[in-house]
Amino acid sequence: MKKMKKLVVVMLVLSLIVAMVGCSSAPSGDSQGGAGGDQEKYVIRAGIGLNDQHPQFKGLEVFKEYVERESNGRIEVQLFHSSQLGDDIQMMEALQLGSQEVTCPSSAPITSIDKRFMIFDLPFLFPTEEVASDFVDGPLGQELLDGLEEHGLVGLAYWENGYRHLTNNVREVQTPADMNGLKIRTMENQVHLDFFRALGANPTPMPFGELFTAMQQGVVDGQENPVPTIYLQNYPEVQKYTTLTGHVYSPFVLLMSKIFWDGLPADLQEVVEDGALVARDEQRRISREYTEELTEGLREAGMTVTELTPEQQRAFQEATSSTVEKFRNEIGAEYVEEVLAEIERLSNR
Ligand code: TF8
Repeated sequence: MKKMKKLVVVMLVLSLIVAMVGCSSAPSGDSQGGAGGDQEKYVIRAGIGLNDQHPQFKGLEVFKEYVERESNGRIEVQLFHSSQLGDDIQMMEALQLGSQEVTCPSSAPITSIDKRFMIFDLPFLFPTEEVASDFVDGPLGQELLDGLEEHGLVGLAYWENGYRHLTNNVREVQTPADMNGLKIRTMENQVHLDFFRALGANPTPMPFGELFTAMQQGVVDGQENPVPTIYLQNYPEVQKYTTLTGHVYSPFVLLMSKIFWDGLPADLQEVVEDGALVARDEQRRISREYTEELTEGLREAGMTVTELTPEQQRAFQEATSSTVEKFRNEIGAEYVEEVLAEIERLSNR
């Protein structure tokens, strides 16, 4: 019931935004019913949950510049950050309804649409970022993107969020036992919940936009996100300890509303597709650069940053192997085998 109410409010707000945007940037009028529609102007509203300092936003800036230039101004891209248009799940719903054009959630909330995306939530799956990006850019990654079309979404590309690490405010975490009783915010995702339960923590799913305040007010003890997010969202202000667990690599997925996509002329679809890939490469470069620089930044900002030895990391892996077993069947054992074989192949190249 509460969820319904929330949805209604969100839809009202969205339709208001649509009305406002519609007034301020309506097509210039020269395209009325234009056969071929090649004079028509299009507006892409791209919204994300992170702030404008994050590599994801930098990627969107590259996308905007490319698309506006290559479309000769026929497409205007407007950028919204910090959950201004809603959280990941709300924005995906807006795309499905056609009331927003682009968003870029983590893969984790997409599991509510297609549970095969849960493969990205399996702990300790990808040995390196390179293997991860080769996997997502390869045939299995593409197959997942293609599957979104029947759900009203066009998957344009995978961008990088990076390996996720744990922060908390209670104690330095070095072993699974140190997790005992910690109240950890997770993404809204079954695999993550199970993973943290297996470690003896007390996981609480919550939209990203509510997280900072939740940590500030002590509603949760900690959270897990990649280094750029921990640093750039100012978590050192409210968190004392970072452990570089690297437990999950969950990519970003750049999504476009299928309704909007279907209304774009083919030449502009191509511009959008190319822009998503050009921006992807730059976004990954920035993300990796920031990850390196900002790990030290966390120390400078006063956090205790703990690196795990390979044995310590293995202890986390073993403590959570039940999660892999459980979701292997939930996702589809055969499919998971195929994924594991492909990762193995890419790792040994
Ligand atoms: C999370 C994710 C987020 C992203 C972003 C809001 O912890 O890592 O940072 O999904 O789009 O919720």
